[in-house]
Amino acid sequence: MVRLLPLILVLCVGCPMGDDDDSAPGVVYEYPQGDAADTEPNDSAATAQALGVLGSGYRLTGLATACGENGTWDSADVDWFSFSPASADPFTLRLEMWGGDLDLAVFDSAGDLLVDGAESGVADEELSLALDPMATWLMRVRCWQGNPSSLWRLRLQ
Ligand SMILES: [Ca+2]
Ligand SMILES: [Ca+2]
Repeated sequence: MVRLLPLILVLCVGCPMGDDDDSAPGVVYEYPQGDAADTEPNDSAATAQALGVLGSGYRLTGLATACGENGTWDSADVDWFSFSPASADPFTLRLEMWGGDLDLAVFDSAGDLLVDGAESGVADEELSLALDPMATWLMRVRCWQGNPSSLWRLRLQ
């Protein structure tokens, strides 16, 4: 232990001593409030959060409290939503993310996959599609290997 003392002293040169009042304030990352926010529990298609009819400009914000890792989604916070588009016109879903690799997929009401935007990496994802406005559709957002509180925002354009 005696031999460690000089090393500790060297590492603390320039460190704030006594208090940390002069340290940088914590930075809080947050997306602007959207039209709706991810509300738990919504971890399965059966418990999907109902968003209603979505038109252009709609924004949904969310939080992935846990990401999938080591080849399994068992411990991940998966977020499911049900929705209907306002019209049959083509639209784009844009998923923006901070802190993790978030992936977006769209399913029909029976849970059959229509389109999966999963891409590796933390770049934003976009899906362009046109859906029957008379039907109900499902969206799934989930995080792969990121911070335990990865933020995301979904925009309909
Ligand atoms: Ca969530
Ligand atoms: Ca969830």
